[in-house]
Amino acid sequence: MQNYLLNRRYVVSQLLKDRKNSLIINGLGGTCWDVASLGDNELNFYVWGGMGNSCMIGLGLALSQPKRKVIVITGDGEMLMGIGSLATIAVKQPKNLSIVVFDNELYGETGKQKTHTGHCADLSAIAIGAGIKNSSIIKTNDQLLFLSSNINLIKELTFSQIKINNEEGPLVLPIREGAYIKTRFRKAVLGETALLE
Ligand SMILES: Cc1ncc(C[n+]2csc(CCOP(=O)(O)OP(=O)(O)O)c2C)c(N)n1
Ligand SMILES: [Mg+2]
Repeated sequence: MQNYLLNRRYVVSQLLKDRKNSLIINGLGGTCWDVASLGDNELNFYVWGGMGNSCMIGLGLALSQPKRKVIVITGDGEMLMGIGSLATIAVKQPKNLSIVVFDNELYGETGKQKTHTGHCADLSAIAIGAGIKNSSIIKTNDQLLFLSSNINLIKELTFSQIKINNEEGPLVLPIREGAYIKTRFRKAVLGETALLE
């Protein structure tokens, strides 16, 4: 059983403490509740149950909004399902995209089954192998604080795998209606004209 220092709710609160107008894409389940636990924000794109697509949503947004910072916060299970997306993201090298994986080595939401990262898969090594040079594993508070104080300033593609323990916070569910989430997000990013398209 893993016993890492960092707790997911502490990690998310540090990462987003100074988010400014960054666009936040979460993975499904745990990272969705983590982002929601900090309060609602129209620049959050809540992915409720889609698995394996958060990084590709982040890529599309980063390419179409090159002046905005895009942060994907997802789980190890979700990342493993969409692992091929790292190769495509590396080809495009969007400078405004940061991917952060909350790695509890578990499919937490569905009963805490052990994922591949609890065996031998090394996500940051896979990211480096895909071509994302700035990839790292974070295990300590100092490493986390270094990332969180820089994340809005970083001007290159980054991949951060944060090892977290399996403590969970209270369940905080965000708004749920997919069409509403999409329309509200588009309006927040593009302004009122988004509604005319
Ligand atoms: C295509 C698909 N397969 C399976 C699921 C069921 N499912 C929901 S959450 C989840 C586990 C997610 O694990 P992880 O991304 O590591 O998040 P954690 O809860 O551990 O933070 C699974 C398998 C799903 N929603 N979609
Ligand atoms: Mg997990």
